[in-house]
Amino acid sequence: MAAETGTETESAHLRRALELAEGGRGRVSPNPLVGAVIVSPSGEVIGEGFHAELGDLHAERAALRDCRERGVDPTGATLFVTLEPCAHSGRQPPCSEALLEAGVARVVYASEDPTGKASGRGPGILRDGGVDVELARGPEASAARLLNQPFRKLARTGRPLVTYKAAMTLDGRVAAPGGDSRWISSAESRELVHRRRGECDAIAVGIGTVLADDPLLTARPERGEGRNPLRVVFDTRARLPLDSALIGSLEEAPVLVVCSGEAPTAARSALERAGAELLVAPGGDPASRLAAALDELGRRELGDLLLEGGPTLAGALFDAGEIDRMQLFVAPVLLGAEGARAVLEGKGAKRIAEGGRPLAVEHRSVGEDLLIDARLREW
Ligand code: AOF
Ligand code: ZN
Repeated sequence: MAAETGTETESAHLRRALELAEGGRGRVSPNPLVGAVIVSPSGEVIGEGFHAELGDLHAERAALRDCRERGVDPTGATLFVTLEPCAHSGRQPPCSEALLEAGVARVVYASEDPTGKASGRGPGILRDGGVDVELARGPEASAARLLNQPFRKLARTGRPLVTYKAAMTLDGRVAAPGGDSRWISSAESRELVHRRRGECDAIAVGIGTVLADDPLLTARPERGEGRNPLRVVFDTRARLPLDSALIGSLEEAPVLVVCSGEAPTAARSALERAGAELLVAPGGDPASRLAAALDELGRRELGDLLLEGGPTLAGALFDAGEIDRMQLFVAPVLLGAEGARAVLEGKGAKRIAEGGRPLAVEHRSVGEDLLIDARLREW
């Protein structure tokens, strides 16, 4: 008997598919993380797979290959997959075709694919081919959407998902009045950030943070590998110093300087000669320049943008409604000083009742810090 819809067994197969999908984290962008499990008509798991590398097999084909390698025939089986099977030919041929050829009888997928080339076409082709197709509901469906927020926002808006990461004191400050911020959070928290840097597509900072901290913004985890993302500096007047750590480390990772048309030509050319890329964001005001810059990052298929401050840039992005997630490391230290910088310094709300409310907030301990993870938007 094929696994029934919505049963605990079926949820467990989807949870396993979600776990498998994690195997591609940091390696498949701009593609989504996808995992798949194939279950025989008698209820036995006969194949597992995930999308492991950009350009490599999709999860569905990887799971079918696993069946073959185990010497089992997937005819009549059920496929549990975290994303709707594709119908297009891209870096890989369509999965819907492979599933029909393999004789799979039923497909349960946990999330819809919002890209223009998908949007239900794969499930339609499968149904036409006589396959029983279902979109799962419940906690696994929600987890499958959360798994691919950068992919989903990029597909829907053409802009990257923005996660603002900041370390703050118990009294809500990200830097002392003079700008000092080393180190607010614990070594464990900083290790987590280095790993996160290695998984995202781009890291953004404002020029104020660069001038105050001279950060490197590369991924330097103690454990695991560090793939360096693009480093983006929002720098209206092209003030990024030529002797900054960012310019000094161009061999490790590229730097994109987002300036305005008002930035002095000499400063722009000097940065270009040093090896940075300059993006002159069109628009007469900061908000439209921000939007133009995000559109450009989206065109480059950078879906996962990690914003590392400071409060001015984060405030402007918050006002523009472009911060999707906040990850705040709250450290057990108190500054208590007037003029110490707050996490967000934009126009914001003037009354508590008008303040932004996240969709969901989770928290956990990291070393001696508390990590607060707030999702402001869901895609
Ligand atoms: C993946 N992995 O496991 C599934 C995907 O360029 P391609 O041919 O690899 O196609 C990428 C698209 O295929 C992706 O945007 C998504 O719409 C669909 N499904 N993609 O990378 C997978 N199942
Ligand atoms: Zn596919």
